[in-house]
Amino acid sequence: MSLPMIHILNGPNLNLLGRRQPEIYGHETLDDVGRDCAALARELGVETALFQSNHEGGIVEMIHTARDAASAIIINPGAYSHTSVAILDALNTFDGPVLEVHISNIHKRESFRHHSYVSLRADGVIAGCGTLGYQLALRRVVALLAT
Ligand code: CA2
Repeated sequence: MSLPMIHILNGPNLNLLGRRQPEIYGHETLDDVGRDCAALARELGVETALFQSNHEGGIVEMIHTARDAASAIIINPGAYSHTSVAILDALNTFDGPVLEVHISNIHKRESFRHHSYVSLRADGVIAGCGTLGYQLALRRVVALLAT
């Protein structure tokens, strides 16, 4: 029998993770995040697949794909968290658990980062835990899928 699939979606500039601004975003690359989550997923009895787009429409389409292909979504929408009603609308068409991750503590940063449209749909939000936040989110969605 196939294992529950969890899609980990990432927004603009997160392809540069680990290569710029390590004082804010740390040293891990997005490939490292994907590998760490895949290893934890094996322990938890689920599967993960990681995606990234620098385009708002690309993220909307990744969410549409997840509607048929994933049991849960973990999403770091990057700067679109603070601006995108389109991403919120797309997430509202998804039936399973949604966890929002921010690597940095958005509440300790500029005021324009304090509001997230995605949080209006997210079942949980993790911010300021570095890239470990993705693994924390994975543990939480697995717990939500078991309820
Ligand atoms: O803290 C987060 O994860 C953010 O979602 C990251 C976004 C930012 O706009 C949000 O307010 C908070 C920015 C992603 C930029 O990613 C980079 C990674 C490495 C180097 C440069 C940018």
